[in-house]
Amino acid sequence: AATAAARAPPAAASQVSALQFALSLEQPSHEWSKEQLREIYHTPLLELVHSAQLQHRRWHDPNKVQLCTLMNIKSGGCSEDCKYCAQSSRYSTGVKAEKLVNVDAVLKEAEEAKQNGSTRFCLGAAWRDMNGRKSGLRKISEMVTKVNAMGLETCVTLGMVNEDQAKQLKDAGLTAYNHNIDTSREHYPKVITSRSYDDRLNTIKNVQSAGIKACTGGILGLGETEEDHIGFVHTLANMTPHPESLPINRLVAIKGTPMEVDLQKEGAKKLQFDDILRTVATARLTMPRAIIRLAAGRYTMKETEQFLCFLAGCNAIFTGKKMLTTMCNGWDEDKAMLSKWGLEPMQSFDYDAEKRSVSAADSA
Ligand code: SAM
Ligand code: DTB
Ligand code: SF4
Ligand code: FES
Repeated sequence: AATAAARAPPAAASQVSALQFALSLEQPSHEWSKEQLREIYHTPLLELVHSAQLQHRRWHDPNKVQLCTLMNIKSGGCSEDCKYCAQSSRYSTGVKAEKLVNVDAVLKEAEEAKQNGSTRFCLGAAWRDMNGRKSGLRKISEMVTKVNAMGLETCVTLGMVNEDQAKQLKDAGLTAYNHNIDTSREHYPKVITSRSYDDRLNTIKNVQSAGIKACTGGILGLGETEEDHIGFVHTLANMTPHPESLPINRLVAIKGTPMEVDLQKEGAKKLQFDDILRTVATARLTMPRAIIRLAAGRYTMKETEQFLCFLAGCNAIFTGKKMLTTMCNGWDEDKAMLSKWGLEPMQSFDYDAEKRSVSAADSA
């Protein structure tokens, strides 16, 4: 009996098999079960992070990090009720509603970002959708074309878009459109009621059908559980294609928002750093080509925590003067951090996820 027990597979055998499956893929899979993701997510942390780093090296240059800079081109006054957001008109957060900025202001900021080494420039507007905003869309299309002409990749986030609006942005040369699912399908209604999870998936589909890359991720720290982190990755990992870019925001609790109040309540679920690490690693293992982007709230992370996120598969950051309304780590401190670690900025357009093949990375 003792020898049979000794020969019995270790308790973690099924965990190893989900990891091994992820690590053996020659092409990304879009058919992940919740059970597989659960197994991966709950792998002992050192083994999980190590495996995510192995996956990262199979699909990416391990020393490259993409630097992107954000600009808020239309601040505040948003009609949506996202419980975390500083820019919703429903909450008193001190953010004023402003008009869409002009093209020259964007070009000036984009030039500064370029001079500082950023290769992707992202424009964010606090809108629910683009309906009835024809002149706004024309102006933003002009911004996109002109920022592209500077040799920068372009990205916009303008709320919901239909197929025609997406097509117009594609014609302007847009690289990527940011639209997040934010959290799991189950947790979502506790955070946003003014548009549905499926509305969001629909916008992402419209963007991808127009031939624009999707930048789609979410926020950690909305009072969700580990099961919600698994559900969040599950939705993303079963998209076809996977998001080209996957932003991971850590909630910045904004005074005046209902989320900030909720999180003060007794029994509120507080996000632990290892949950961030597990979510990043699970995303890396299951969406090997995606650029995983440490987004809002990075300024609240210690350098060692950021280092661990890179180890688990992050390979992009927002850097510059500001996020949309919250703080951002600045170019100089980021350049110092990356150069200390021997990490180099990715060049514009040198990242072609579609061309990257396992065999090429394996033979390197
Ligand atoms: N209005 C557009 C929309 O919601 O689609 C675009 C801008 S919105 C600010 C982009 C994303 O930023 C949100 O989906 C959310 O994931 C993230 N975000 C917003 N406020 C945040 C906060 N306080 N902390 C962390 N992430 C936040
Ligand atoms: C995303 O997921 N993170 C970036 C980008 N998409 C546009 C924006 C985060 C903004 C965080 C809140 C703020 O600064 O107000
Ligand atoms: Fe509006 Fe976007 Fe903020 Fe939601 S996250 S309130 S849609 S700006
Ligand atoms: Fe610009 Fe995601 S917000 S790449």
